[in-house]
Amino acid sequence: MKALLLIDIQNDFLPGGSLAVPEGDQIIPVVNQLQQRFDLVVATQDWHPANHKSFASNHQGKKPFEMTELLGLPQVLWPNHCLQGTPGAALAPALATNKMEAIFRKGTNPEIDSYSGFYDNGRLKSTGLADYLRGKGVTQLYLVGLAADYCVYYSAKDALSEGFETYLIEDATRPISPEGYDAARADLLARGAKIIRSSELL
Ligand code: VGL
Ligand code: ZN
Repeated sequence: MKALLLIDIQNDFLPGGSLAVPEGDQIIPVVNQLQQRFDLVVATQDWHPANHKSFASNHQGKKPFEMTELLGLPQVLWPNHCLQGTPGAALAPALATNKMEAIFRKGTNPEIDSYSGFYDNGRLKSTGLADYLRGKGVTQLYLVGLAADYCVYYSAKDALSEGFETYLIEDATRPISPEGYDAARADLLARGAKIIRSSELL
């Protein structure tokens, strides 16, 4: 059984959003076509409280994209984004939702960031996504969404460590930084992920 996992396709990650991923909007038509080829589609949603410590605005004297530490882990400080209940946190309006069975929210603990759809960055807490997928009989997981070098990358690493046969659909994702994505891509290949194009499925 295969499933398609849509990572953080939210307004704040699209051009015009507060943490815009270049060309992030261009994945949406591809993702919508892909959804039609899957019996199970699941999404994640970055969902931060206003006091989230990944926001530079919550650290005196720090600016977005500077580094700090959270619970002993290196942490990029981000512009405010995906604030719970705001339009920026909403799924992109152009994204089809009719095939989506469930949405897993993450990033709600203000003390730690949560790039992966499976666990926070410190692996303190599971979102329940892996057990949900296993309960549906999923063995092959296809990932798309934003951003390729952060939440998609971390989700793919956890998908591999949870034992899923893991595919990244490369033309249905975009990175914040091209260099960051080059490193993420190489690491995912080394860990056994398969990197494919949507044309192999459509
Ligand atoms: C993301 C940075 C901060 C992502 C989320 O969805 O890739 N990146 N929060
Ligand atoms: Zn975030």
